[in-house]
Amino acid sequence: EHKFWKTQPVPQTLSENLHRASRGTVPPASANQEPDGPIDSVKDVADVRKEPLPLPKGYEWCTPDITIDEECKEVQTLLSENYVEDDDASFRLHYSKEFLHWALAPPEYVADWHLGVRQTSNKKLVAFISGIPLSTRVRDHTIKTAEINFLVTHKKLRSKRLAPVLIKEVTRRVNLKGVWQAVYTAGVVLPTPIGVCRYYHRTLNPVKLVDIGFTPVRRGDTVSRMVRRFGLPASTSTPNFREMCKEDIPQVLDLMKRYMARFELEQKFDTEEEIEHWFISGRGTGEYVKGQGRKGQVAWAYVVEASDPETHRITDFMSFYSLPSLIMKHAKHKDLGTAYLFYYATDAALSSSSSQGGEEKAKERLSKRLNSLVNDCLIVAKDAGFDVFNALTMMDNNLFLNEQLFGPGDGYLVNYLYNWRSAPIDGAADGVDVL
Ligand code: YNC
Ligand code: MG
Repeated sequence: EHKFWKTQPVPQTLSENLHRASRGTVPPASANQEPDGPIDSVKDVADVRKEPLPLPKGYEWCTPDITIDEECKEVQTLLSENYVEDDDASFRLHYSKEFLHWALAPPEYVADWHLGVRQTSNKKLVAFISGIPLSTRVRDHTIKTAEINFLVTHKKLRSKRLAPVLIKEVTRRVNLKGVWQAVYTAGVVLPTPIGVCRYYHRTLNPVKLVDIGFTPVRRGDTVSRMVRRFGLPASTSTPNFREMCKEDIPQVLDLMKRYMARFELEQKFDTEEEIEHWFISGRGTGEYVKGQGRKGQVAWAYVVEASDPETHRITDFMSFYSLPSLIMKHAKHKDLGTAYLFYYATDAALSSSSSQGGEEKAKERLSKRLNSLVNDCLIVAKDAGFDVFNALTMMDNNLFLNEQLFGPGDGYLVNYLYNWRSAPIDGAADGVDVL
């Protein structure tokens, strides 16, 4: 079993630890005695193989340049025809070129961590995998990592052990830059998860979701009742909630650092350039159009600016991105407009709890704040034409998922670290028991 993964520097035993962690009991002494750290012996860039790994005859490596429209389009087409589908092949993730450009070319990205495989005969792109650099904090260790994503092989090339070759080649290229750890997520369980989240969905457009079979009408319910239940006000309600602008970048970075420090695992934002990239550069161009957002918009970012005019203090930050799915089995609808909750931060989580009447009170305050902010995001997303809003069981999301009428979906997102041994992550499997 796991012919490939058993050769890799990942924990090999299944998630006993995680189970225990999620039930709040202390793992036995035998479970994970070694301190957090690399699994592989520490290496030197000079020891890394210089030549690309061999490919089967008839295939060759390429390095698609995501900043060149035509090459980005080739990757986009490969993904839109072959990438992740739900279990019964009704929906397939449908990334736009703008999204790929945004996701793959952040500050300091490494062009040759985007690698593809072409068929030598006709140069057709048939496989792809990507890495981007970022730093990851696991408790008190901050490590340089690559985030690996967009692993795909053409449907005609499945089960030929091409995926391990792509993974080994991207590993080699990441190692050549002196990076020895990676983070990645998948819908499948592999050796060995550090956590798992469940997808929750908040209906924005019940008529369409029912029509395409995304959402069932439960017994005793009707579409018109659903329309009423999922209805939203026309405008946002949190005072001073507005779209983020460039001037907010330093404060958003600061707020994010403080908020994210509360969690055991974090993908860290270190610079203003990163904040600008992830929350401003993806907003598209031109005027906002109702039902659409801006041309090419992939990311939406909002802040709350405290009303004291002196400081312009930013107290809250919310963001989400657009990742539609292709609807494969419907005559009329082709595109499912899907918003995904992205990063957020609020100082409601940061004020000292003891001074204000204990932990319960603090939690109540945070919950109230997040419900208000998320509700405003739903309103913005609805206005921009999205059909459904997704969020995961992570961070502080359990404080608002039920109240904001998110319902559990069929999908899970399993999280992994490459070449990093770690004690169980607190809260990493809250409310999920699939492993
Ligand atoms: C997967 N998603 O277990 P064993 S997520 C990792 N991630 O190995 P073959 C996967 N490994 O079990 P196929 C994987 N899916 O024998 C399968 N595997 O040890 C493992 N789907 O290879 C699998 N995209 O080529 C097995 O399988 C081996 O033809 C079998 O190809 C797989 O992007 C795939 O879901 C996923 O396009 C390419 O099914 C194909 O089935 C496909 O015979 C649709 O492979 C799209 C899809 C995956 C999305 C993602 C994250 C990928 C992370 C990869 C791991 C990175 C490690 C860190 C590297 C950097 C290190 C540094 C420093
Ligand atoms: Mg294959």
